[in-house]
Order: sequence, then structure tokens, then C-alpha cells
Amino acid sequence: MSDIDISKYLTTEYIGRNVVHIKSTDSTNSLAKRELNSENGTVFIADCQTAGRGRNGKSWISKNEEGLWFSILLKPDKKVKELANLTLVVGLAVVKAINKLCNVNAMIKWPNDIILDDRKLCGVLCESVVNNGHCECIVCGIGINILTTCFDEEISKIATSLKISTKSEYSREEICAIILNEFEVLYIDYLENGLKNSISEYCKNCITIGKEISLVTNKENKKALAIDVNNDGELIVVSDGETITVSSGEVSVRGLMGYV
Ligand code: BT5
Repeated sequence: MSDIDISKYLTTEYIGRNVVHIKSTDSTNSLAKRELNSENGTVFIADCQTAGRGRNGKSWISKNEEGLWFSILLKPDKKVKELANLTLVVGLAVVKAINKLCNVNAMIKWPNDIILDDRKLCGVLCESVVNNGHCECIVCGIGINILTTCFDEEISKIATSLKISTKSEYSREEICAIILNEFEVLYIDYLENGLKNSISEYCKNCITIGKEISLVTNKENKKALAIDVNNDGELIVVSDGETITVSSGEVSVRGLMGYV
């Protein structure tokens, strides 16, 4: 039984119908992977993560009840390479939910950071468990700062919370459920059609398009103008007069001015 009750806000068929709520864990993504046998669509929520993580070994600061730290366990019958851009769908679901519920204008920084007031409100980390190229499960981890009023020094200039940006206190239950409601609709369509039907809405909500950016790899930093995101979820940029596509695994994007 869970003492976080998202069911009163939930309109989904199966995502979030089973919730595991825990006071503290290392990472809800790790927890979901340990609980692989849970049913499709199970959601793991922690009040606090002791080893919350982002991409490439980076850490995600997740203090007690200051935010919503959760992971969705999905078991699509797909090859893992067919799910490479699911992470964009998660970002779109989050931005739609937050904008509707909180009446703000959050945007997606390609591929899936959620930005509010030029600062990072939310991060998404999708990880898969693969067996012979087939996806045994995919875990979509989402971290949203909700009540934080004072961030640790290392992220104090790049992070925001809903409390800081809106001056209001939102409930984790409601935010979680509204995200899952948005996500299930997009996810069911994604399994059938890929990004084809959602990419235009993604692009409308993507703050990266039209921006001068720096493409960061471990070898170099390259200036570019971001012009679009294609149906495969790749960023199309013009750099040194040449149009190229980059995938999220290859590069990180930095704004030339500040974080965005
Ligand atoms: C992400 O990585 O943004 C993905 C974060 C995913 C977190 C969720 S919480 C539930 C689930 N369980 C997990 O263990 N993870 C997922 P990345 O793009 O690599 O960004 C990481 C960077 O974001 C760090 O290096 C910091 O600069 C910054 N950061 C860390 N904590 C933050 C926070 N609370 N708010 C804003 N920025 C933060």
C-alpha cells in the first residue's frame, strides 16, 4: 500500500495504476530495475534519493520531499533501438503537464531537460534492460524540483523549482498523476507511430530550436545554430556552413549565454 495517492487524479488505463512509494532509496531508476517483475506501468516514487543520477555518471540532487523523484517501469514488446527517442516523449509529457497544471511556460531543452525561467526545473533519464537486443524493460526516471527554496551551491545558478518560479506549492501526487495522464496518451501513440505525430508539438515546446548553441563532445566544443528536430528525435544544426544531424547520445548542448 502506498501513502502517496495519485489515483484520484489519474485517468490512465495502466500507467501508474500500481505505485510503489518508498521514503528513501538510492535511485528510483535502480529500484525499478531491481523490481523488474513488477507489472507494466508500475511507478516507483521516493521521498528522497541517496544516489539520484543523471547521464554519464552525473548526480541528481533529490532531497527529502523537496521534489518528485520517480520512475516508470515499461515493458514494450520492442527492440531497444526502436525506443531510442522515447526520452523526448517523456520530456513532452512533463512540459505539457506542468504548463497546464501550473499555468507556466516551461520549455524543453533538447533532448529532454525542462526549463523554466532559463533554469533547469526537471531532468529525465531513460535506461533500458536489454536481452539479445530485445528490450526487457525501459525505466523512465523523472526528477522535478517542487518545493526547494535554496539549492546546493553547485546548482544554485542553474536550477529552479516550482515554488521559486511560481511562488505556489504544488502537490507531488497531482503533478505525478497529470504527467502520467499526458504520458500514457503520447506513449501509446509512440509505440505505434514513433515520433511522427508528436514531433511538431515537441518542436513548438523546444527552446533549443533557433538558438546559437555549443555542441559539446569529449573531443571538442563546436558552435552551431539549432534549426529543427527531425522525426527520429535528432537535432538538426548548421555548423561551419554545413547542415548536420546530431543524436542525444553523441553530444551535450550548451547555450552560448547561460544555461539554456
Ligand atoms: C538529468 O541528467 O537531468 C536526468 C536527471 C534524472 C533524475 C531522475 S530522479 C528519478 C530518477 N532516479 C534517478 O536516479 N534519476 C532519475 P543530466 O542531463 O545528466 O543532468 C545532470 C546535471 O543536472 C547535474 O550534473 C547538475 O548540474 C544538474 N542537477 C543535479 N541535480 C539537480 C536538480 N535537483 N535540479 C536541477 N539541476 C540539477
